[in-house]
Amino acid sequence: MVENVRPIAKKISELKIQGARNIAIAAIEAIVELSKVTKAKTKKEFLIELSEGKKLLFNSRETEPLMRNAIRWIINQIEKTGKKEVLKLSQILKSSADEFLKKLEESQEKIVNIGKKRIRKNSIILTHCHSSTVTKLLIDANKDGKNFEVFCTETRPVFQGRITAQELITNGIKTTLIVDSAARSIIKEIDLVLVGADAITSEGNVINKIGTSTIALVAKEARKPFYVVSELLKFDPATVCGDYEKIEERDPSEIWKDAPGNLIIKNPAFDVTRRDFIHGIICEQGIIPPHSIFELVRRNYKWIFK
Ligand code: RUB
Repeated sequence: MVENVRPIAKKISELKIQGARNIAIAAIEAIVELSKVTKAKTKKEFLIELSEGKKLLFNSRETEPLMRNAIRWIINQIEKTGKKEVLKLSQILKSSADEFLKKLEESQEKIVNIGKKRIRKNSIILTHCHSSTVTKLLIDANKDGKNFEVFCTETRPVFQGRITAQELITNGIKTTLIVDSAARSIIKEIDLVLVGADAITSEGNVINKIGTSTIALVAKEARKPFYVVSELLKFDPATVCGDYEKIEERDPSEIWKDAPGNLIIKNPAFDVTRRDFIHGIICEQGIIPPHSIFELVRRNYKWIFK
């Protein structure tokens, strides 16, 4: 039943579940939940329910191609099967979801193992927002005994940087929190910038939390390496056909709760970092130049373009 998806979609839109990867995983689980309690009697009805659930999830956050790619792939397994019985379809959906989640896990393992090698002894790393992929990389590198410290931005307006800082100190990593606007003055102390991604376009530009492109600019000026840590499946196939990645505009109250009524507040959640500011994308296929993303996605995930 589509009603089962609504609470998850709400949690995603309210940022109770945040970060591209966590959002995709939660959306997959919501679709599996829907299929378990479906009232559909036929394959057609089942697909209609799935499509309504999909719509709710896609509308919960606009700038999330990993979620869209995942849900589309899973629903496509139902569309293309010859099976008709709803119980069987629901089982296929569950096993497809498990398969997708396993591949996502494997991709993350590879990303972490590749990315860790970029951390040199005693280096200082700057990160922005909360990327579960970046924090996993840092925590794993720390477990391997690498000695480094991390600066993280607080990430206004909703302070995801505090989640990053909390996770890192819990794992025994020396961590310093800075305000977003301190990035330029702190960059001289930084050896490496690592950020996550919400979306990657066909041209290799990266969409991530607002403020990422400022950090990229600052890093370029200071000649510090700036890497994006991301699964290839954050690629948005719609950008190949000319569509711009939509940038979610969030509620102004996140910036100022009781702001004067006639004040205009703009609150874009993400910004675009052009590929020429990015040293490399650390993905499951290695560290790649951003402009090669289209070719790699085409080679590894052809189904994305269907
Ligand atoms: C989170 C954010 C993260 C990416 C990547 O923004 O910009 O860097 O989503 O995260 P928000 P991950 O808090 O608005 O969702 O590596 O976990 O996919």
